[in-house]
Amino acid sequence: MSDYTPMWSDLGLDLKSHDALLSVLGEAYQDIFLSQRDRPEGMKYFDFVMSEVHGLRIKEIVDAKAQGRIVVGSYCVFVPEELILAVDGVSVGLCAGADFNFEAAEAVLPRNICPLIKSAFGFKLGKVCPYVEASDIVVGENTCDGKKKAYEVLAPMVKDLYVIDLPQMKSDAGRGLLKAEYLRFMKKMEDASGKTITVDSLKNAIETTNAKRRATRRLADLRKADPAPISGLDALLINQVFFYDDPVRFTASVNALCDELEGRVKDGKGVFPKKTTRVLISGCPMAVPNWKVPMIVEASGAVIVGEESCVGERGTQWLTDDKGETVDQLIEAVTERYFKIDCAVFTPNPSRVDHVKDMFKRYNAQGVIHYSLQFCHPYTVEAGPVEAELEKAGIPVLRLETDYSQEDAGQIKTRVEAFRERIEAS
Ligand code: BJ8
Repeated sequence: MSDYTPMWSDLGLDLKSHDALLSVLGEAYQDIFLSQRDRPEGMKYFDFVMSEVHGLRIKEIVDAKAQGRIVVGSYCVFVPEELILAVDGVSVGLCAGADFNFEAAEAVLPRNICPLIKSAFGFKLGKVCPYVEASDIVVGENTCDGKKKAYEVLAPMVKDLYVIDLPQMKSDAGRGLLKAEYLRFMKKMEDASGKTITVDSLKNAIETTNAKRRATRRLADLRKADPAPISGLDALLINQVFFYDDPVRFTASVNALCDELEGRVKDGKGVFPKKTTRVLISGCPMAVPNWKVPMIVEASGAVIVGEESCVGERGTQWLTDDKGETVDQLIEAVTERYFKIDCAVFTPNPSRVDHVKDMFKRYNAQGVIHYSLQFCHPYTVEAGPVEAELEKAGIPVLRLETDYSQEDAGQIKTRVEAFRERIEAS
């Protein structure tokens, strides 16, 4: 195995804390992922990616920077990857899913802010995330109030913070704002990279991004089968790697895995026995290494068959139309595509519950676990109406609100088991 210490040092990481973090992650990965039974062979690629997530992938990014490419880090699926790739930039996700260094985060943020935001600050202040340290530009966005205000605190800590102003309503004015903001972001990408976005470069970027989304949709489709050919944990991991990996290699690896899974479905093979209780997760995104709830659900004997989440279908389900003949037409198509994302920061947000119902049917699910992070107002507030509407439609719902600690793991386990029994009894 290569020694990446000089590279981590050059990036300014705190080597001691970073080593400690990698060691905890390595153990968790072993316990949660590598201990699963009958995993598809194709997961070996993703195991490798995870084993090198701070190593080889960071080396590739550092090499790309040396070749003059810009690295753009982001925290939200509203940041259009197409415009980053169109200037040959590298796009990386920065959301964090571990309760690391929360004490330092709480020194600059309120204690009662969502763990996703706190974690991003814990990683930044603890100097343990090579992705944020390697980013030439960090892109924030006006989504929830927590993130919006936290970016003001983050600004002096990073090289270049750029904030996209997102609409909060799905109106014509909202769509107009989104397009104007994407045009402003395009200019930012051009200025930072010294490259001009052309019809060809944008079409190529759209094709690369669409191919990645198509591959994850293909994977999602295969999860309709009973028995499930892949665990929810492994599928979540792939959706998490979606934000870090080289897009072309990622697409090829997901498609290779899907070829294998098609064989499994044909042969009636799965990772859980046929007729295992099938649940859908809906709610806040689960960033690496936030695996707590899926681990509990699948250890309880149910299988997760889909995620209505930004690390899941909300982030990947729509494609961008590439038929435009001018840059403006293509930006219009990019706007059209992202404007469909039904994040709970929009008001009202009726299409989200429609998507949950649609996914429930498509994946032959039997129940929905609504997952909110503590202090996430958009999703915790929306949880009530979503639950009421799903229950009205005869869909059993379990509403969970949790954080990144393990303190409530026992309580969640009890509630998930009771939910599974409720589904099985009906
Ligand atoms: S499009 S879900 S990625 S904003 S969990 S920080 S909402 S308080 S992450 Fe998100 Fe974009 Fe929406 Fe998706 Fe705030 Fe809630 Fe925390 Fe959140």
